[in-house]
Amino acid sequence: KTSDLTLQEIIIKGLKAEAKDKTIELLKEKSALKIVNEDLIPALDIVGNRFEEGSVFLPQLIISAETVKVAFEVIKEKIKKEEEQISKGKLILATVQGDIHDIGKNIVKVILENYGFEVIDLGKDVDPMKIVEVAKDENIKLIGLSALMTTTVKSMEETIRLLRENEVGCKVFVGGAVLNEEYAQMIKADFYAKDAKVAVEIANKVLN
Ligand code: B1M
Repeated sequence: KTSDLTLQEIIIKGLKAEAKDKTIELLKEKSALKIVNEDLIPALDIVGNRFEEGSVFLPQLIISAETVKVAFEVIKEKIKKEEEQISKGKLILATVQGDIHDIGKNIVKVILENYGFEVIDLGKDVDPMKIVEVAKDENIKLIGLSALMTTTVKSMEETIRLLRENEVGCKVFVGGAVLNEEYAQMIKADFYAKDAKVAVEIANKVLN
């Protein structure tokens, strides 16, 4: 029998085994993307707010993040089972230098792949020059950057500046909880993606 707790409660408590079972159960009644938006993200928002208030500490934040990863592994497996597609184009994804938050980026990656795009995932805390090099070597036309902290939006700006300075002829879209349309324009990104779905729309527009 699966836990009587909701998936959100399970994540907040950091119960990994329960998270796996509950996600399998939820996938029978709603889509992967709905689980991400209605369960995983709200649970992390609650933990994040408690962390900011000081009622939850870093180890608990880490355990909740790990629990989300367990749930997301189940979701990823389910998505993967759906049909293989011909590549609609290739793009780079990276979480910018100084930032280790990669849950959002990883979700965006899986959704883009599910829509048929080939993703070169450079990971988290990525040196901007590494992005420049790979973009040039692979003749990339679109790059997606993620940042979750006010401090690392600066490094996102720097990455975009270096891409332009090195004449990497590609479009850049940015995402992450600290950003908005206005900020994205300020740091000279071409597009702002508020979530994975918008990322797919941008990829369709630029690569097709
Ligand atoms: Co940290 N953390 N964290 N954290 N953490 C935040 C971001 C924070 C807001 C919490 C808070 O205080 N309320 C705060 C930042 C404050 C600020 O600058 N404004 C914070 C802090 C301070 C820190 C540390 C510094 C804590 C410390 O060590 N004292 C440290 C950072 C270290 C570093 O990066 N150098 C830290 C560490 C961690 C953990 C390791 C414990 C863990 C991350 C685990 C991991 O990612 N592997 C963690 C977590 C989990 C969070 C919160 C709770 C949740 C983030 C998350 O994964 N959300 C977060 C608070 C919050 O956001 N509520 C917080 C779920 C995810 C699916 O959403 O990433 O927004 P998100 O992605 C969305 C959209 O934004 C968008 O699509 C996704 C799906 O809809 N999106 C994109 C994101 N990237 C995109 C890219 C795109 C397109 C769309 O295209 C390229």
